[in-house]
Amino acid sequence: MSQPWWTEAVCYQIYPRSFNDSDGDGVGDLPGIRERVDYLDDLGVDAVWLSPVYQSPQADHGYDVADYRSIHDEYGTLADFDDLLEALHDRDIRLLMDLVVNHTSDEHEWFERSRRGEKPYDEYYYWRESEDGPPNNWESTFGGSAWTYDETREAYYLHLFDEKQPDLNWRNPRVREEVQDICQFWLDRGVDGFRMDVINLISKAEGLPDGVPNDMQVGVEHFWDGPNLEAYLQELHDAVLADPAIVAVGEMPGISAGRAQDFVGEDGPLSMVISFDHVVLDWGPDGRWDPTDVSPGGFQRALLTWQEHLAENGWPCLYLENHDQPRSVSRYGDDETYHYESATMLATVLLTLRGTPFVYQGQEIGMTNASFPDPSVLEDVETLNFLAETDDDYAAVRDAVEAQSRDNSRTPMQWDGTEQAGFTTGDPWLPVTDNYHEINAASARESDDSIWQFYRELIEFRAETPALRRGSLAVLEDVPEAVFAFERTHDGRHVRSYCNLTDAIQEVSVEVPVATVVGNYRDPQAGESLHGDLELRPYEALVCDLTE
Ligand code: TEU
Repeated sequence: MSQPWWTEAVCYQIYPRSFNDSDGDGVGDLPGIRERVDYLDDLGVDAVWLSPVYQSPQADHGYDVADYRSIHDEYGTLADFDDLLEALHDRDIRLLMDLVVNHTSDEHEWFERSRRGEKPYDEYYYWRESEDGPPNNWESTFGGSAWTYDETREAYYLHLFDEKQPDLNWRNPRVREEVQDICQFWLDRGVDGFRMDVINLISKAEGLPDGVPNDMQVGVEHFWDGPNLEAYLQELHDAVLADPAIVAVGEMPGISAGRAQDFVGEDGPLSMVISFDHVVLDWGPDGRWDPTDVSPGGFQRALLTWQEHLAENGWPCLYLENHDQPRSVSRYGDDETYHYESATMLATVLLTLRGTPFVYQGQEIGMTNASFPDPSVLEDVETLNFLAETDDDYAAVRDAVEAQSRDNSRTPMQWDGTEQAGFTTGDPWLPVTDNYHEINAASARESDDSIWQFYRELIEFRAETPALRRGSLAVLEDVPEAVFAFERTHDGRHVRSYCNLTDAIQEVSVEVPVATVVGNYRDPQAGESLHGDLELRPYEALVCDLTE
């Protein structure tokens, strides 16, 4: 049975503001992405997830949409978009738009008319009159109350993110029809699907009741998985997403692997669900800004939970970093002593687990977290809100910011060793990370054994190996917790990955003869028949064929 294209694909996420600037204003843009399409083709990716490029005041760098049918001025025009889409399609690279419809910008026409009480827009958002403060105790993901008082309407409005991101009222059928029309507009333009931003938040509990006080975010039990979520998603699917060639990837913070099964698979309204279990492992008791370490066992369990729940019905969405997360080589690897080894080991996990891998811009060259000695350069609204709320001075929270800020993954793409890493001829909107002379795409492509080459080779091997694209997954149990080892099986072929998640040598017993096909050490235990005791060096990864 032929599988949908998106189950065979490797996807690449582009954060347009930081990818490539064509006109020297210091901000990435669509023509800049167009200039780099051959780079994507050479890497071997099959699809691009383009973070929002719609007209936006950029309060949350595009996740605050002011017009869903026009392109943000700094990024270009609809004609530029069409040029990019054509160039991608000419290279058999598909494009997913980022559908941000849990909320709009407060500068969207709908909200401007809604706050003036104009019908029908007066009911496009959640408005509540309240004499004694916010209507309930819900908190914004970005800190503070989820309600802001509007002087024009003389009422509070709900925003689960920034106050410039008012939540749409999905109970209103007009809102749901507007979203269908937005999807159809972009599908008619030729896009191949959508990544759907916080799509599990669109249904809120009846009556908007108070949440149970907690240390993370008060109210989540009333909006992470609301009473009409399945109905809204099914309606949207049936109206505009039913074609199996259209991919719909739902970002669902707070949704468990077990619950995710209800949204994917043959009868589900979505193709895939973006999970969060593995990206909150280092959140301490007080959340993101109270970081702790990630244990190898915790890392494995977080990923395997989703593998197990989606093994029979559903399809995992695989990622290790994106524009909301710190760089994976800094978070899960060692970006100093074992930069190459840990980045390529993580590539092996990402590209040989079952599911569709998403590579985030710069991950393929091992871009690292940045340093932010001066908080005045920070741009991420979540980080800035945290700094505004904390009583600590910056020196006391700098480590947490440098470990967790979303600006870590939003620094400009490091193209080469020239000024501003080849990203712009102007002043970049966010400083380039100062290791760009060593870490950049140009030098990586010239080298025979760079992280980029490893990604390219493994993406190519994956494309040639049905067991990695379609195979079942079985975890190898009798290995140390520090080793992530699993076997992919399809049509009689067995392919094993052994990944040492740590900087310590790990002993593994290989009970059947295997031949290494891909190894991430420059003197890999590659091509040999391995059987019996195997010593995995720090962050060593081996992809092996079973030979008997
Ligand atoms: O992110 C949802 C979300 O919850 C993340 O913001 C992340 O979990 C958060 O930073 C918690 O620390 C989506 C987009 O990916 C993100 O960029 C937007 O800021 C957010 O929704 C609002 O649209």
